[in-house]
Amino acid sequence: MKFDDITIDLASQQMLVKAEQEGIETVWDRLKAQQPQCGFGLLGICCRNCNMGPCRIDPFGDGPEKGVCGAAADTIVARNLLRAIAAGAAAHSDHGRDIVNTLYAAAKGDTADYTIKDEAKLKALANEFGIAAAGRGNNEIALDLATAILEEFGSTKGKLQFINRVPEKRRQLWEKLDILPRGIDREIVECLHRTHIGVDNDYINLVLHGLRTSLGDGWGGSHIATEISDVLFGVPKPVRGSSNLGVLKEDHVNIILHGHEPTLSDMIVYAARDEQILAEAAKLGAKGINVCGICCTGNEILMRHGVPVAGNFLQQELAIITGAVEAMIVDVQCIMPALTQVAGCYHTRIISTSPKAKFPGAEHIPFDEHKAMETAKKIVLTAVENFKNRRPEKVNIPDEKMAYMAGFSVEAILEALGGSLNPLLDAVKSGAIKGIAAVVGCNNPKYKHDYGHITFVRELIKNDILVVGTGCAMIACAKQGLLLPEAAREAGDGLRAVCESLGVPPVLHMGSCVDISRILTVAAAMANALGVDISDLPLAGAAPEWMSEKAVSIGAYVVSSGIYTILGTVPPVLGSPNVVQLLTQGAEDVVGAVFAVETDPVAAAGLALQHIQKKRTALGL
Ligand code: SF4
Ligand code: MSK
Repeated sequence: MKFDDITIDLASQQMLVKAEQEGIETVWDRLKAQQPQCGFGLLGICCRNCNMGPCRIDPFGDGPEKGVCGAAADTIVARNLLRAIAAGAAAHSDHGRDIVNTLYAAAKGDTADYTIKDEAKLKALANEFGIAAAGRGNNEIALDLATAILEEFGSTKGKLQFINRVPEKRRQLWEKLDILPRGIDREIVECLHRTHIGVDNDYINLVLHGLRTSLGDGWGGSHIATEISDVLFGVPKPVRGSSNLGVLKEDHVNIILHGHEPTLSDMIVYAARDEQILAEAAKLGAKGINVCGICCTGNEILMRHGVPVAGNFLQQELAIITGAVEAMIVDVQCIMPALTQVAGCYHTRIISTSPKAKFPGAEHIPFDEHKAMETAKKIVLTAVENFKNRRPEKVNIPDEKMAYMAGFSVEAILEALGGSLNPLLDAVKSGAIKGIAAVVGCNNPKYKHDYGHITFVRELIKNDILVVGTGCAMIACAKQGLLLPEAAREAGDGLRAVCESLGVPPVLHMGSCVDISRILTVAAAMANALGVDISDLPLAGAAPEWMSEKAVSIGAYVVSSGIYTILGTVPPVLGSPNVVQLLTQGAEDVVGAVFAVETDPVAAAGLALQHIQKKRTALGL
């Protein structure tokens, strides 16, 4: 099939043929136009942190070995890495802050559209933060909780609250290394300070602060985003739905939600059920309103409502190319600026909603949480009105559609296990499940779309490794049927038996990118239950097709938390052999885990299996 060299996804291949026929440029065309990409950038040895530059280091030693200020490759690579971590941590954490602001507004009664959906979670979190709950109303508790959490961003306590979930041994290690995150914003700001010209020039010191900043994301910003979303929108429970571009419906108004925050998307799901708006759609000849997701907004509503997911990161343009999308509603992160150009060739309206993310050529309908439902209805109506502009001759929806089971929050996993982690620990001890791998992250057009995720995951489950995951990696798995209990047939005998007895898939979808915090919580709980450190557990992490700065922060906090992590695309650090050595070897003696880079997913799975076996042996299993 044409384009099978750039994606394994049949729906995407079909849309790429359509794009070619209709002369539409996609991300793959633009990647081609960028060739050859800058060698200095790929190695991480260019710097433009001051106006004496830009400077670059000659990797072959024939040209300059230092920038104008004297910074050499080690400093420049480490500084660039630190800035990427800062950006990724900022993205996750600012997302978290916005969710807490919504909780704050709801608790104060400033918005009638959001309420506390999960009282048990609210109370559990209040308990964790030392907030009295007995005899108090939900809003009263929520106001105290939101206030306490907002303080985590500029904390004066010297330590983030969720760090208390971490095993004692690891907390002591972070304290000894002086990488315990003190406040979320503080660490991010300090990254920018340290990487300013003439501040921190020691690559080890820079990388260590990168680890601290990333921990402020993993155990701070991302944790907050997940936990407070659960309070406001409900703790996910196992839910079924369908995935891939075939979820679009020819006779419906199709709305795609794309981005990351659940605040608006959750409201859109309800607004699309409004009788009056549905009547408007019917007047225009539509049989209904079909709300679908892409990327992590998709994951948020999929986890809680079973809303269909149209695709992952590299399918955002392809969804528009179907010619069947009335509106793509975007908030923040992973939204290609190219969308407005692609949409210009069809009738699709791109509607931006966040004051932080405007797109030239898009319509901006600012989302105001104080008038959430009103805004959501306005947006849905805009999409409905656009149905009449659809050009039937341009519509081509691929047939590919696959069912999924998602919604595996920590609470849902515990419920499936009968209330405690013990059955899972027993399965790991007996070897029925040899270990657990977290597979997360994006797509990257430099890499065959979905191939890394799917090949890696299939290799692991075949070898009795339970896979948990988030983000676009899990959308890839959904599309290939790996999120169905029936996929246990592809698993090794041990994992298959466990999955069949519990009725769960061998790959557990735990949510959006910020929900890697759920994976950290499970890892910490397992280590606590066994009285060991996280780094002692038979666990591995992988981001087979990563591309975003958020993924850099994620990788850093997963490794700092003690979990061996394999990257499937090469990070821009190779210009400094010292930084590479530190990340891939030296970190073992520092945080008890390292990064590996392996672009071949079969070989990457081999590395994960080897690592898991090593940890099993050390535990005497
Ligand atoms: Fe060049 Fe140093 Fe300025 Fe970077 S900080 S641009 S290496 S002079
Ligand atoms: S959306 S960060 S492409 S996983 Fe979270 Fe997907 Fe990566 Fe964005």
